[in-house]
Parts: sequence; C-alpha cells; structure tokens
Amino acid sequence: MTDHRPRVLSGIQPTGNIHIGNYLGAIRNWVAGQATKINFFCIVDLHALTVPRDPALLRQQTRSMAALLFACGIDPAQSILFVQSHVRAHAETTWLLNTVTPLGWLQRMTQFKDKSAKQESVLTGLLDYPVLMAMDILLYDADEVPVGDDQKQHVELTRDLAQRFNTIYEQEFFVMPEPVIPTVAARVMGLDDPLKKMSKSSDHIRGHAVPLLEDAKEIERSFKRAVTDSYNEIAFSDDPERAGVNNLLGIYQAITGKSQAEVLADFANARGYGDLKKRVAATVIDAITPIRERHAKLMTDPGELDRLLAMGAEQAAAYAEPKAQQMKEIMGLVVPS
Ligand code: ATP
Ligand code: LTN
Repeated sequence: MTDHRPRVLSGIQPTGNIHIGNYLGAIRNWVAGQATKINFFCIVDLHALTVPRDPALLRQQTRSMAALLFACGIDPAQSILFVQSHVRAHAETTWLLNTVTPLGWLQRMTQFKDKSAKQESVLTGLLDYPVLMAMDILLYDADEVPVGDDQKQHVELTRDLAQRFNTIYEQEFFVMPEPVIPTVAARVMGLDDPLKKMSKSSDHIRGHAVPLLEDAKEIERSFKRAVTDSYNEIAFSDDPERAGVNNLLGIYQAITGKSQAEVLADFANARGYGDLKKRVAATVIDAITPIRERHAKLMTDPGELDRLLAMGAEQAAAYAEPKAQQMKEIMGLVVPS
C-alpha cells in the first residue's frame, strides 16, 4: 500500500555555533511534525564546503550536529536523519540539474549576493549552492520544506527548477515543494544588532548569537548586553528603532508558545529593560539546558552516533537512488541494468 503521508525534507549545515534562531526557526518545527509525516532531515556537509573549512573540524562538527539534532528530539524511529555526503545521489544529480539551470537565476539569489560580497575570491560551489539544495529536496519528492524565512527564496528557486525540468523533459517528474515558514521566530535577529539575522557565521558570535550549547552564565551575559532603545516601553513593534525589544519578546513568545497578549501580560510588571532581558534569558536557559545535557551524553558514544547515521543513510538512499536513476534515464543517459 502506498504511503500518502506528506513528505518533509529539511537541511542544516554542520557548522559551529547552532543558535536559538536555528532552533526556533527550523529544528523545533521538524521535531513537532515528526509523528504524522514522512521525514527526511539532512546534515548538509557538502553545502558546508562552499566556504573553506578545516577538515578535522568539519568532521567533528558533523557528528556534533547529529548529536544535537537527536538531543533536540529528532527520533530515529520516526525520522530519517542522515549526512548528505553519505547518499551519493545528491552530488551526482546536482550535476544533472546544473545542465538545465540558467546562470542568471543563481546570480540573483540574495544569499549568494550577500555572501559573495564579503569574499575576495568567490567559489563556484557558493554560486551552485541552491542547485544542490534543490536536489536535496527533489530527490525525496518532498511536499514540505520547513525552514526559516531566509531560505524561502531557495525553495522558490527549487520549484522553478523543478518546473523547468518537467517542461523540458515533458513529464511531471519532480514534485513541487512548499516552503513552510513558522509564524513566530521565522527570523530571530542578532542580540548585538537587531536589524541583522542571527547567524552562526557571524564574525562575533559572543553577544550576537545565543548558541544552543553555550553555558548559562554566557547566555545571561549576552542577553544583558542586548541592544534595545530609549523608549522604555515593552511592546511588540515593527519600528526598526525598536527591533531589539521586539526581538526579545519574539524569542520569549516562540519559546513559551504564548500569544502576544499573554507575553505582554507576563511583562506588565517588569522593571524596565534590564528585568525583561533577565527574564527572557532565564526562559531560554530553562528551555535549552536539557538539550545541552543530552548532547553531551550522546557525544560520549561516537560509535552509536555513527551507527544511527549509517542507518539513516541507508534509509535515505532507498528513496534517493531510484529517483536519481529515473532522472538519468529521462535525460537520455544509458543506465546500466
Ligand atoms: P549562516 O548564517 O552561517 O548561513 P545559518 O545560521 O543560517 O547559517 P543554516 O544551517 O544555514 O544556519 O540554517 C539552518 C536553518 O536555520 C535554516 O532553516 C534557516 O532558515 C534557519 N535559520 C538560520 N538563522 C535563522 C534565524 N536567525 N532565525 C530563524 N531561523 C533561522
Ligand atoms: N540552505 C539551507 C540548508 C539546506 C536545506 C536543504 C534546507 C541545504 N539543503 C534542503 C532545506 C532543504 C540553509 O542554509 N539553511
């Protein structure tokens, strides 16, 4: 019998300093939907190579990311968690999709423009990043792609590429995926600059991001230094000048799952911004401490982690490999029998 549950796929780079933006904008939503869907979660190590990496560190961070995702609640009995480079169809079919991808579509991507502007020499892999991401999604016929707001454009490009392939080869081969963006915390902003998205590749992580694996004292310190304003009013607001307070309230709202009115009621008796920061920090610390503890425990058994990842890769390949074979056939390659 065919399984009609929606298929979900998302990815995360195994780069350091996973922060509450990644957690609230993406990972937490992966965990929440697990029971009712077919889930694929991919640690995208090939994407991580689009900027130069230290090999030993990348390997360590890939295992650490797997441990973190399990610690956040990804359940290997319900979800297929795997490392991208373990399923060779991803790299292989990216080449195939490259052959129908107009260069201009990639040059228009906001993330490419932002990241390439900061670099002296821009690597081809950085430009091609969204094509690899498109294949991550299309290989699994994913219907839903839960991501933070910054990745919406890449999912839209995936749809355009899928459509283009289907048109050129005159068949409905690829499924059109939908981005699923959370309504709260889709874009958690930096504590030091609330007009910039909290980013793990920021030059100054201290005071900017709230890493999930940071200890409580450091988190308190980061919140204490968070940029606010001189209005001295605890309120949600679209005003860029008040973005700092808005961000703190948004983080609190996302963690507690409360409505805006309930959040404001919680802070009605707060003694100024200092008190607001202290209470938001305490709420964040309570939520992430168990994750940090579970992560530490999982990291003590790398053999077990590798076993779980090998199982995930095998399960993922069972979906991806046949799809890659069909793609080759459609494109006119001789597929060995
Ligand atoms: P970088 O900023 O270094 O590119 P990143 O922090 O965006 O990295 P990724 O691994 O690229 O991390 O993203 C993992 C997931 O986290 C994606 O779904 C992304 O949309 C989401 N995400 C990243 N930053 C934020 C943020 N500040 N707020 C909400 N979601 C976010
Ligand atoms: N580009 C994404 C990571 C990513 C991804 C994916 C997300 C790679 N492949 C497939 C969703 C689906 C990022 O930077 N956050």
